[in-house]
Amino acid sequence: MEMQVNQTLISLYKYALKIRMTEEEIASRYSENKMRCPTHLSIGQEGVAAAVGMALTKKDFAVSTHRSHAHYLGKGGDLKGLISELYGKETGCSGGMGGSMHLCDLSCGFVGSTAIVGNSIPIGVGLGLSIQLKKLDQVSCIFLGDGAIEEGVFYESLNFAVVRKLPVIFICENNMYSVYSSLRVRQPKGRKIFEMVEAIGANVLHGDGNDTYGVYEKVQESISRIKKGNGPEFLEFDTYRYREHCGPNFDNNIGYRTEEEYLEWKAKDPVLRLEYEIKQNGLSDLEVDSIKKETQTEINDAFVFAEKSEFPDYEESCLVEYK
Ligand SMILES: Cc1ncc(C[n+]2csc(CCOP(=O)(O)OP(=O)(O)O)c2C)c(N)n1
Ligand SMILES: [Mg+2]
Repeated sequence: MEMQVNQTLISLYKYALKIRMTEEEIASRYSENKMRCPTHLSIGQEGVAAAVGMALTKKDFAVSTHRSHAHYLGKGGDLKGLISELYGKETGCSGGMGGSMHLCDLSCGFVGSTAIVGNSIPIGVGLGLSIQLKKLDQVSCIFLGDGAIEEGVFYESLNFAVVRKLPVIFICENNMYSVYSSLRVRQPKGRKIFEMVEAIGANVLHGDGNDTYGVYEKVQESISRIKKGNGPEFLEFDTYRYREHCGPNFDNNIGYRTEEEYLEWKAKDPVLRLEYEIKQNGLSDLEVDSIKKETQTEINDAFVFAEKSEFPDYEESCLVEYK
C-alpha cells in the first residue's frame, strides 16, 4: 500500500527551508557590503514563522519586529521584494528605503515590521479592532519577542485586546535573549511569560517552537477559537537564534551564552527535524534534494534581480531637504 504523504508537513518543510536557505545566503553575502542595513537573522527559529504563516490565510494580517524576514516569508511575502529591500533598491518591498527591519507586503497581509521593540504591538491590536468593527472573518497576528514583554505598550495593548475581545493572536518567540541579556537578568525568577499573560485575561498556550507541526496545530486551534469571538490568544513558543543578535556572525565566544547551550538547541534544529519527518513520511532523499535545488534557484534569482535593480531616485528619497 502506498504511504499517505502528509502534504501539510511537506509545505511546512518548504517554507522553513526557504527561510533558512535565504538567510544563509544573506549571511554568506553580507560581507560584500552591498546590503548596508542592520540585519537580524532568524536562523534557528524558522519553525514558528513557517507554521504560523501556513496557519494564517492571505487575508489575515500580520505585523512583526526587527527580526522579521522569517515572518514576512512565512506569510508569503515576495522573496525578490525582500532581497531588493536589503540591497536598498527601488524594487524592494518598501521601495528600498526601509531596509531589513521595515518589510511590508500588503498582497499577502504582511502589514509591516518596525525597528522599535514593541512598536508594532498596538498596530496589530488596531488591525484587530478594524476586523471586529467591519465584522470580517480574519485575524490579526502580532509577532513579538520575549524582550518586547518588557515594554509598557505590550500591557496596554493586551489589556485593550482582552477587554474588547479582539480577534488577535499574539505569537511570542521566546529565544531567551534580548541582545546580550538573558531572561534571568530581565524578568522575575520563576515567572512564566504565558502564565503572567493568562492572569491579564488572554487565553494562552505554551509550546516547543522547534516542533513546527505542533506549532501549526496549536495556531490552527487558536485561530478557530478566536474566530468564534472568544477574544485574543497568546502563544509562547520556545526557540533559539544561532547567530549574533544583529549581523551574520556567530558570537558565542563573547561570553553572554555558552557553546553548550547553543549545541543543545542545534540538536533540536527545526528544519532538520522537518526533513527527518518528511522522510519518515515517505519522501525520498532524491525528492528532498530536488526541493533544496528548486529553493536555491529561487533564491539565486532573487539576488540577481536585486543586484540588477536600480537604486531609488535621489530626489524622491530625500523626504526632508536640509539647508
Ligand atoms: C524601544 C526599543 N528599545 C531598545 C531597542 C534595542 N533593541 C533592538 S532589538 C532588542 C532586543 C529585543 O529582544 P526580543 O524582543 O526578545 O527579540 P529578539 O531580538 O530576541 O528576536 C533591543 C533591546 C529598540 N530597538 N527599541
Ligand atoms: Mg528574544
